[in-house]
Amino acid sequence: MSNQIADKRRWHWACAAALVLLLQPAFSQVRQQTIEPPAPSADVPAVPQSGSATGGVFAPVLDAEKRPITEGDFVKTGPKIYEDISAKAGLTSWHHTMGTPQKKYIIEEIGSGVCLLDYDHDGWLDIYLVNGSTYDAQDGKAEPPHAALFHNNHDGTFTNVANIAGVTNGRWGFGCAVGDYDNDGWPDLYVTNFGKNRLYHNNHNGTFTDFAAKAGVTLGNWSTGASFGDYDGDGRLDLFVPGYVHYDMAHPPSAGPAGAGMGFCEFRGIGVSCGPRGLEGEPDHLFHNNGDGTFTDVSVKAGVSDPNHYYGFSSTFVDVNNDGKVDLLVANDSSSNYLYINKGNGTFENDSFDSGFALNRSGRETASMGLAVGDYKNSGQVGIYTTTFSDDYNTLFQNMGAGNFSETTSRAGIDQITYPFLGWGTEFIDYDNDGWKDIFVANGHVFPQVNQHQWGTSYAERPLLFHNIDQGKKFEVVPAVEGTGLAEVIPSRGAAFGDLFNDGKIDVVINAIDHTPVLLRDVSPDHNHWVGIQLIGGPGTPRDAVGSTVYLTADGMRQRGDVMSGGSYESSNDQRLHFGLGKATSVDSVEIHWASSGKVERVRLTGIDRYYVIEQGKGVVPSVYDGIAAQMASGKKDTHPPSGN
Ligand SMILES: [Ca+2]
Ligand SMILES: [Ca+2]
Ligand SMILES: [Ca+2]
Ligand SMILES: [Ca+2]
Repeated sequence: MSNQIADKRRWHWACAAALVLLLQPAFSQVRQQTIEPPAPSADVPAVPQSGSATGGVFAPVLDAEKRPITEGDFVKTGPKIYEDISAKAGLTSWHHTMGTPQKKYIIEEIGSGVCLLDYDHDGWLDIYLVNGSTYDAQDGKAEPPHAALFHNNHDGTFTNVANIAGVTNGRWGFGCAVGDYDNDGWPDLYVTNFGKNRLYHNNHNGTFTDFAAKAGVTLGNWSTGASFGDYDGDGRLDLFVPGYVHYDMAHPPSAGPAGAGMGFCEFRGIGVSCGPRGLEGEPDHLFHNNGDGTFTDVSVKAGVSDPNHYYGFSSTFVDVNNDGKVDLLVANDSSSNYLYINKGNGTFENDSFDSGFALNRSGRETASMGLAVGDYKNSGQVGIYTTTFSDDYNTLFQNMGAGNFSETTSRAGIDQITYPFLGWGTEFIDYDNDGWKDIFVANGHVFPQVNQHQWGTSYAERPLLFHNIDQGKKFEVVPAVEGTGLAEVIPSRGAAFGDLFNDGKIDVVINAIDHTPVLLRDVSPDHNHWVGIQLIGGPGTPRDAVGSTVYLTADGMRQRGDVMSGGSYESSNDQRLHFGLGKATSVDSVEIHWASSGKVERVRLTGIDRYYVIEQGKGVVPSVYDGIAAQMASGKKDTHPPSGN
């Protein structure tokens, strides 16, 4: 780059910085009102204030003790919703490691995912935690950090069996996704890395075998939040793998003439790691399941190859327009999001902009990290929530029908609070079982440098929980009560959501960067009822029923649940469907729309406050949950499961 161009860029950067500084006092005065960040001037070239898309630069929001609200704003009393039981559960025996604490390069920053799956079919969810790596391990000079597979011991503790199970990975790991790709009834695991990915096939005996090479799904550069889904309706799960940055470990991105532009390596005027803007993106891949253990890359033919090389993070297949076919959502970092409508002929229509999901309400690209999908309005249609960078708000997209979305975050009352936070794993969960899905967000900044400045944000951050208070029209922040999980300050990245203790409460497992994992147990004091459903697909439907939709009616309220793989941030959640019933003591009807086969089935549930297994065409079938429910009912919550199950 010539000096002249460099000077010009610096000048434009200075102008942009001056503009936001001028606007800053105005913003802080009227913090509680909705303020649209200044629109970029048409004649100012796109020199961003950092490599990540944000809404601008905003004045810090501090609590009474002058702490940023990302690590403060605690209250002394209030309901205890979550309890941090990580140590008690045995999870802190494992540690995540990704590069160096200085985070000089983007590959060290974005952390890893977590997957919940019952790999041994004992009826209790187990936890898979992806690990990062170190430069020494990459060079073969040190033992690489290993992933963990924590077996659920049914007594509130977990044992890491990753070695025995053969799922330690040992590569620079990012995401994981759960799906029974060979329809043998046992959940398999796909693990994404920088380098080759893994396809861990479940051998039914507590071990897995990596078939990625044989299956043709290794790829080889930087893969992130994958997901399984049967896009072509042949009853077999296909695999979508987003790509992030095209990265060269031997020549990491640096600021300056030979590397990324200076603006892409700065945040609020200080030098930070470069990217993702200014770096070459990695394309996305869709693999068609051939049914013989191999897959074929159909990305281009299907229309989801990401020719723009946007920075893909998290993805999931779900039917957004209620035509019975799973569509595909991709949260992209610092570029527009993708929404692909399944045309039913093996191809997708790129509906990203038309649908309203590509950009936020101001028509601006966001740094989308995590992706939550759920029917939070009980309208029969799924909404979307995406988490974003600091100096920006997380976005709630209301489904207006037929897959058209409107970004309604401000109307829902939860835009302003999220500006200082940098969000990752997220999901719609009904934490209090009132029948209305709430929103959980795991947070943490990517730049350790933010702790050295008074910017109103912090490297480790507390999670956010938004309570659905007006039928999905409004949400309110659940206060961070001291000594509870919501007041835990964590460098969060991936998060997975599920009922680890079969008590109808949705727990959260967070994979924190360079840290031990955090298990927040839902101990919400409500006395609401609930019911859980595991689906088993029959002929023509994926056996784990991914892509299926259930409509459950109780007490006059109709709720929707979708069986999904992927989502959150580089993670996979409990694939059982969970319904809060409020005060209802019975379920009136359960209507299942089976994925791929398109069959609709109505099933009666005879009880509540327990899990049922419904098999396609057979209704409720005997399962391991019969024994678990009997135990829970007798109050022996920490006993071992009955033998023979
Ligand atoms: Ca298990
Ligand atoms: Ca399997
Ligand atoms: Ca398929
Ligand atoms: Ca709720």
